Amino acid sequence: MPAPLQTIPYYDIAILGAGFSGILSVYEARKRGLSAHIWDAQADFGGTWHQNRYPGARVDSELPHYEIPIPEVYETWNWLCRFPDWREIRKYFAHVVKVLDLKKDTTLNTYITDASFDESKGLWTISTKDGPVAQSRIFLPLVGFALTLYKPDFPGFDKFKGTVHHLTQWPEAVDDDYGELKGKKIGVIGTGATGVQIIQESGPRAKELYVFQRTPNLALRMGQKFNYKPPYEKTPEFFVSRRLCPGGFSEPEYHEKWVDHTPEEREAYWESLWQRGGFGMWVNNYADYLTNEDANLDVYRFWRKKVHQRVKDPKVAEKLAPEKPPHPFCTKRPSLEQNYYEQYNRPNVHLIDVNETPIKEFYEDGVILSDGTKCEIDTLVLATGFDAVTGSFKNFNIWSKDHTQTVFQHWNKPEGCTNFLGIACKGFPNMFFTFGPLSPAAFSNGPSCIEVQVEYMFKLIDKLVQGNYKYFEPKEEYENAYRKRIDDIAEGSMFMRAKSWWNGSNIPGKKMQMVNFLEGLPAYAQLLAENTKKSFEGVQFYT
Ligand code: NA7
Repeated sequence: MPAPLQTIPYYDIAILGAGFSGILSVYEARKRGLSAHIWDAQADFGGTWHQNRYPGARVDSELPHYEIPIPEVYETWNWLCRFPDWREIRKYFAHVVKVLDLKKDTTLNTYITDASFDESKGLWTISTKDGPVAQSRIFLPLVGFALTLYKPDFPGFDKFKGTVHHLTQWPEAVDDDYGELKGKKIGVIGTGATGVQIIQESGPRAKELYVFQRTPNLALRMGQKFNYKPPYEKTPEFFVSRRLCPGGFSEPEYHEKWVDHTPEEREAYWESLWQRGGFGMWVNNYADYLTNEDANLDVYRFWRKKVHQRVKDPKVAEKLAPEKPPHPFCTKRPSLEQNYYEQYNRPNVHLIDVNETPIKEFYEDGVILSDGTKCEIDTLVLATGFDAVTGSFKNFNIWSKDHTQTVFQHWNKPEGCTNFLGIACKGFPNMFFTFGPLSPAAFSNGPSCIEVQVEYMFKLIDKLVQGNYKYFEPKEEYENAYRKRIDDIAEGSMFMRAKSWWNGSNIPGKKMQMVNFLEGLPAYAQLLAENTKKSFEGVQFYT
C-alpha cells in the first residue's frame, strides 16, 4: 500500500462528479471495502441534472432505462413520466442519495482545480485553489461529456442590455410554470436538443419568440406519457438487456435491410417506429440506413413528410425540413420533441434561418440581421451547446505523471484524442473516466454505458488491489490500435458529413475527429468483457 501524507485525508478512490458515474463508483467501492469520496462543484447531487434546470429540460432516454442499476434504489422508486423532466430527476437523485446514504462520502460546493500523480508513491493528490484536499490511490474524473459551455462570439454582444441565459446557468429559482418566460420577448439561438426543449416551453408563454436556426434539428416524436406504467419489469435481466441492445435500451437490434423491403413495408415499419416514439427511428432503424445513401434519403423523406404535415406555412416547413437534407439522417443527435413543430404555427413565433439572414450584430435591445431587420429581445437564450467530450476536461488541470501536460492538452493536440478503450489513458496512471472521449457515450443511454464502464473499471481495480500493484497504465500501441478502430469506421462514413459535437466540428478550430465509439454499446460492452477475460491486455501493471 502507498504511504500517504499524514496531513491530507487519504481515500482509496477520489472521484470528481456527483452524477450517475460517481454514485455507482462509490457503491462499487463500498462493496469491496475500499474508501471512496466524491467532490462536486455544485450544491447538490445529479451532475448534469443539477445543472440543467432550464425550462423544458427533460431526459430523452425512455424510463426505466435511465436508471442506476442498484437494486435497493430501483426497487424503491417509480417514475411518473416516460420521459421525466429535470424536477422529477432531481427527486430521483434525492432518493438515491437517501437510500445509499451518500452525503457522508461527498463534499459538495467544492471546485477541484488540480490533480497530479506522484509516480514514486503511486498516489494522486487532489487540490482546490486553496491547496490539497485529498490523496488517493485511484482517481476518477467522472465529469461527463457536457461540462464546458460553448458561447460563440457575436459582434456587439456586450452592447446587449437584456437578460442572457446559457443552458446550464439558468437561475436556481425557477418558477413552477416557467413564469420567467411569460410575456417576454425571447430570442433562442440554437436548435439542438436544448434549443428544441426551450422553444417548446417559450412558444406558449412568450410575447414574441425569435428562433435563430442554423441547422434544422431532425427531431423525432417523443411519445411522452404521464402516469406511466413502463412495459418493462425492473429486474436484473432488464438491466442486462440494456447493454445488449442498440442505444443502451432494451429493444433488440433490427437486422432487416431497407434494400430487402418494399416501399410499403418500409413505410409501415417507419410508421410503427414513429408511433412507438423515443429513439427507435435512430437506434432500431434498418441495418443499412447509415451506410446506404438511398436508404438514408428515404427515411429522411418519411421524416420530412411528418414535419410538413404539422407546420401550416409551407415556407416555414421547408426551413424546418428542407427538401435537401442538411446532413444524413441521424448522423447528428436528433432531439425528441413533443409539440416543437406546432410552435411555428403560432403568430408570436418567428423562425429565422441564419444562413439566409445571418446575425449581423447585437444592439442594446436585441439583434440586427444582415438585411437590417431588428429583433427586439429582452431574454436571450444561448442554446449553442458545449465544447463537448474532450472539452469537459478544459477547466481544471489533471496533470500527466511527468507533469508536462494536462489531459485536456494531451487530447487536444493537432493529431486529436487517443486513449485506451475510452476509459483510461497512457501518461495518467490509476485514472479512469466514464462517458467521455472514445466511449459510446453519444450513442448510448447514459446509465447503460456508465454501468458497463464502471464494471470494467472495478474489475481492473480488483486486479490492482489484489496484486498489490502500485499503479497501472495503458500501453501506447493498444491505445493507437483502439483509436485506429474508431477512425477506420468513421473515415468516409456519413457521420463525418454532419457538423456536430459528435465529431468536434461544432467548435471553431477544434480538430474534426469522431470522439465516440461508433459501433455502439453492445460491441463496446463485448470489447471490455473480452479485454477483462484476457486479463486486461494492453494494460501494464507496475509494482
Ligand atoms: P448542440 O446539439 O450542440 O446544439 C447547439 C445548437 O447551437 C445547434 O443548433 C447549433 O447550430 C447552434 N449554434 C452554435 N453556434 C451557433 C451560431 N454561432 N449561430 C447560430 N447557431 C449556433 O447542443 P445542445 O445543448 O442542444 O445539446 C447537446 C447535447 O446535450 C445533446 O446532443 C444531448 O445529448 C444532450 P448547428 O447545428 O451547429 O448549425
